[in-house]
Amino acid sequence: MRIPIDQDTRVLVLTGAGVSAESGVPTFRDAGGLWEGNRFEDVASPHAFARDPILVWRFYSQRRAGLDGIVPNAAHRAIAALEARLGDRFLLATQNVDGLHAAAGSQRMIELHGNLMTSRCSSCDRAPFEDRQVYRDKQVPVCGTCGGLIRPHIVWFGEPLDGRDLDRVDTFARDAGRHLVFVAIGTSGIVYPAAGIVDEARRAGGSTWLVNADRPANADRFDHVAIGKAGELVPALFGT
Ligand code: BV8
Ligand code: ZN
Repeated sequence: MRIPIDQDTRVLVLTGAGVSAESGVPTFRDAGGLWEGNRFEDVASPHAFARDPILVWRFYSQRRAGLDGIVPNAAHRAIAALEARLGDRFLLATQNVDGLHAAAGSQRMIELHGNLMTSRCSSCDRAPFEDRQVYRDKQVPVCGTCGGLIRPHIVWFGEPLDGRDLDRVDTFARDAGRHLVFVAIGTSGIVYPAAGIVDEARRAGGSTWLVNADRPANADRFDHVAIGKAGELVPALFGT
């Protein structure tokens, strides 16, 4: 089955952890939503960082180390190929922080929840910077400018997403109207506001597709549901 794309179609893709699963990146649900016995929401949060920055940096350092040797899979490549074909009639919004879409060549991409290899100061307004450092042995990086704690440039639970990112997604969907095709790939549709984008796509008049290994809770909000592996289904659906 291929997603019908004609010369007026505009494609908005949302990806979650499932698109990186075949690259060897564990999803949040694989781990049963736990890390070292903590719920993700309790580690990926400003409260956790205030309470125990060493624990939070151990969590993110482990995930940075876990990306060693990890490469994009056929789904990432098919998404980048569709962008190359459609140009400004394509937009990707990802919940993932693993950088694999960029590695596959995606450029019209919004990292809604930040990026694992970027850090910023939690106190002053110096710009976020590339940081591939794996912090070990209770290390917590300190800002050279103000002495404040350096934190991952990640949107934690309870923190707002960048309004400009959400506006860009809204505008793309509204401008596309009935020519919009929205495709969610590898996401359990639990975390908002990303999980609400399908509703905006429907309000805009678009058609909605879900590609997922299982049928998640929000599957009924999609016109079409393709159950299976992203690495196999996405190249076929996109015809790339
Ligand atoms: C916000 C970065 C408001 C971190 C992430 C109480 C207090 C505060 C907020 C809330 C609250 N209650 C609810 C909320 C809102 C909250 C939320 O939605 N919580 C959930 C738990 C109910 N949202 C937030 O907090 C957001 N902010 O609301 O701010 C605000 C406004 C103004 C001012 C102040 C505050 C922020 C949310 C962002 C959190 N950060 N990521 C990090 O990565 O460390 S979320 C993180 O979890 C991911 O980015 C992703 O979004 C989510 C995990 O979901 P998935 O990506 O879908 O992954 P998952 O493992 O769940 O599913 C994978 C799927 O793939 C599965 O279905 C599986 O079947 C499938 N799959 C597996 N293999 C394959 C496959 N599919 C295809 N092929 C395969 N091979
Ligand atoms: Zn600083």
